[in-house]
This record gives sequence, C-alpha cells and structure tokens, in this order.
Amino acid sequence: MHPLGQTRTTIQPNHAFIAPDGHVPAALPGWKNTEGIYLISPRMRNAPQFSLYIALMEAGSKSAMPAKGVQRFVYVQSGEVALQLLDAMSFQMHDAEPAMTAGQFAYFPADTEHTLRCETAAKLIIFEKAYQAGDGRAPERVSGDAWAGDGEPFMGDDAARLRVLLPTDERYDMAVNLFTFQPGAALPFVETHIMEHGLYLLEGQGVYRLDESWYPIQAGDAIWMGPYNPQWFAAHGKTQSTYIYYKDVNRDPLA
Ligand code: UGY
Ligand code: MN
Repeated sequence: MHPLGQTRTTIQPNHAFIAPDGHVPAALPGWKNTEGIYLISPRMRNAPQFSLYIALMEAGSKSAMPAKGVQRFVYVQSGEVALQLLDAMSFQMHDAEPAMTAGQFAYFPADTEHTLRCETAAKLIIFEKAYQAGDGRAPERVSGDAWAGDGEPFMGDDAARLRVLLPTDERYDMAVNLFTFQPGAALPFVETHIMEHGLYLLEGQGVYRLDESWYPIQAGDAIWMGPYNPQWFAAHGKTQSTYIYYKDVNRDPLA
C-alpha cells in the first residue's frame, strides 16, 4: 500500500528505474495462461532498441513466438518449463527437451520455431531484440546453466565476477551476462558507453548510479540505461548481489 502516492520508479530521458510496486501484469499476446510485465520496451521515451519483460506462466501455459526477425533470450528465475523445437526439415515438433529449471537459460536466434510449456508455474526473464545482420554468418541457439562455473574476475577484481552467457563473436549482436558482486564490491569506475543495458537484479541490494542520480536497488528492481548513460554500482548488505543484464554489441552505429 502506498497511501501517499509514492514509488521508487522513475522514467528519465536516458535511464529508467523500475520497482515492482508499480507493476501491472497483462496477458502476453499469443501466449496461453501467461501474464507479462514489460519492464523495458521501444515504447519508452528515447526508444530502447530491445525489450525486457517478465513472463508469469501458470498451469497449462504455452508461449508464443517473438515478432518476425526478433531474437529471444529466456532465463528461468523460478519453476520449470518444457521446451519444444520445430524440426526445420520435417516441420514436425521435436520431442520436448529436458525441462528447463531455475537458473537455466536459452537463446533463440530470430525465427527459431519454439514453444515453452509449463505445467505448474514459472517466472521467466526475457530479453528480445530485432536481429541486425553482421558479417552474414547467423548466430546459433545456445542454452545452459547461467550459474555454471565461478565467472571471471571483472577487471582483476575477484569480488566482482562476470558470467558471459552468449558467444562473443560477430554473429551475435547482443550479449547477456550475469554479474555477481560480494558485499562492498563495486564497478571500478563510472562507465559511459555507447551500448544500452537492460538489467534485472536477481538477488541482493546496493546503490546504482544512473546519470546524476543514485538509487537504492534491491532484488526485483529493473533498470534501463540508454546509450552514454553514466553508470556505477556498489553492492551492500550481507549477501551477494547478482544482476542479469543485456547489452548490444558487435555492430557499427552507422551501418
Ligand atoms: O558490460 C558492461 O558494460 C557492464 N560492466 N556494465 C554494468 O554493469 N553497468
Ligand atoms: Mn555498462
């Protein structure tokens, strides 16, 4: 309840901070028994070039395809989903693959026919972006455990570790990473870069600097950072903080 009409959410010209108190779920078009919350989309001011949304799948639910030409990255935050893929030769659905459980992810290049089904309940974090061709080579489907391994120390800092979930070569025009900070760890400097970010804090808490503002952030909060948005993070509290985030990569801005 917010009797005085307060929220931590704020939408600024080149960044947005979105707290769960303002979420308004709505049916996801084409999906069955699923509600979605679009945290970031091109409908925001300054038109982000991607979407970040939560899909809340209920018993007997089923996904729909992304728009034509749009690639999709799915992270399972809780629950379990079964994945089915269309065989490109026979146009028959393959048998369901082993279920995707919490912490697993799957990346689908644009126009990869797939269906996610859920028998109980699942919460998915999804990034989508219209694919921009690079050197002509197409990206491949990727899946796995997002938390596998220990990650790499970020710029030499053992207390800030990065797990890079997608291949980094030029077939891919987007990156999705898991970034884990021990309490007290921070980004080593205020980054300012051409790439956009969409970020969802999975665990922990801290302070995020965006442009000239510092925001307390806790699990469940999301951020959009536009191009050249000065950004910095420091983790606080007694437990580690991890965010999953998107970044556009490998493309010439004038192409
Ligand atoms: O990949 C990045 O640019 C990352 N270091 N940015 C961030 O965590 N805000
Ligand atoms: Mn950054």
